[in-house]
Amino acid sequence: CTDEVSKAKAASKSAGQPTIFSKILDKSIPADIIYEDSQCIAFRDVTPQAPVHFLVIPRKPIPGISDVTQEDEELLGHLLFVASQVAKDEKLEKGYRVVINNGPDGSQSVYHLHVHVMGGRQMTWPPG
Ligand code: DGP
Repeated sequence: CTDEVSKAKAASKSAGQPTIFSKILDKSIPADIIYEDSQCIAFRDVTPQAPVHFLVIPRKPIPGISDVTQEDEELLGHLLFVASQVAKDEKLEKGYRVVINNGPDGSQSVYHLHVHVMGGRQMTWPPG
């Protein structure tokens, strides 16, 4: 919706600053964490867009997918692997959607790279 888009545009101005996800990572604010390892964590999205909606984020504070370098190649693969494993744990056997929003046009609102995994309902295409 338009509100989400304007929020995302405003957020892009804070790119490069610590985000709310740094606080989830250092546990200074609570989150429903469903998986963690040395490189990443997965937790439930606070505004779920589907019956199951979780985020996989690297511990490394990369602002977005457009900011990765070659040294992040393995980490990117790991984030998708973890997304698939947690989706299994969440019993999304009928399928799910994996999304990475990037920058203002992508309606990114938190500038700490995150992989959305949404499932538990029929998704439609094209997305808004
Ligand atoms: P994006 O638009 O791709 O930047 O999505 C950011 C997502 O992060 C959005 O779906 C809502 C979620 N989110 C924002 N703040 C918090 C928070 O404090 N806790 C949790 N669990 N999720 C959050």
